[in-house]
Amino acid sequence: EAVGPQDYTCIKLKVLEFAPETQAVLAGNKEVEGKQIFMVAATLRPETMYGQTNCFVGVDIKYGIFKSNKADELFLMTERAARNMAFQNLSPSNGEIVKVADLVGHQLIGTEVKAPLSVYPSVFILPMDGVLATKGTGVVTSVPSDSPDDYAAVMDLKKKPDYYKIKPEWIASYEPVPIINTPTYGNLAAPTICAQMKINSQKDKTQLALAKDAVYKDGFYNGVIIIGEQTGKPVQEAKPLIRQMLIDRNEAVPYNE
Ligand code: A2H
Repeated sequence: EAVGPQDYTCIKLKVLEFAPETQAVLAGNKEVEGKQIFMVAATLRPETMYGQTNCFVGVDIKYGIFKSNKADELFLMTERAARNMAFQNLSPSNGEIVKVADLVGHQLIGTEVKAPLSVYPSVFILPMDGVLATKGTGVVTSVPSDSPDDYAAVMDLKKKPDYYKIKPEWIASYEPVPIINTPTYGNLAAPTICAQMKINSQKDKTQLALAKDAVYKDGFYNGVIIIGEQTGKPVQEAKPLIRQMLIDRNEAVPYNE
């Protein structure tokens, strides 16, 4: 758990097609007609966005669709995040929160989105057990190459699609993408450390916490970017540059909490 304020980058994943359950909820809703809707995911690792293979929500978490600071763009996230954003110039006016729809996480499973920078043209919204309603936006974009938590959750989904109520094709062919090379864990740090530590599931929480720390530190201090515009640069140098590029392209917004 973070103790101090966190500088997140909120990645805007544009909805291409909502899952049928969400479409049913939104049918006839005039406020969403003709608007672009974004799933907004808070990350500390903007430099890894090339490797997004899916995006996670919590199935029991309550989400809303909110007006943003742009007339034609709506943000899908928790109300808690909308409240924070309203005081960071990300809502119609300072302190103003306008919710246009209510949703529950399970209704979003199978929604297809465009994830900025990802090598995959589109990815799907999938369930993860550990998504906290009390952190970030309640939407967690998934980078299984560099996040042990994401890798473990993706492995569970691939092994047990029926149990998680997903279609296998929403994740089956989305392999982890090499983004960062490090001396200790090579170019697929999360799969490597999960194999070394014999982590088999997102339920292995103690092991995952250790793996997350090890991979995060190694990536940040020793990692080199091996994909995209900043290829060859150390992670510490590339991170702010990739973050700024995403912001300049209107594919991300800075967010603190
Ligand atoms: B990170 P901190 Cl590649 N519930 O993004 C659970 N986890 C959440 C969350 C929520 N509501 N909101 C954000 N997160 C995740 C990328 C990533 C992240 C990589 C590697 C490590 C990593 C892709 N997922 O985080 O408690 C998000 O996952 C390890 C620290 O505020 C976010 O960054 O420190 C991170 O946790 C924020 O965690």
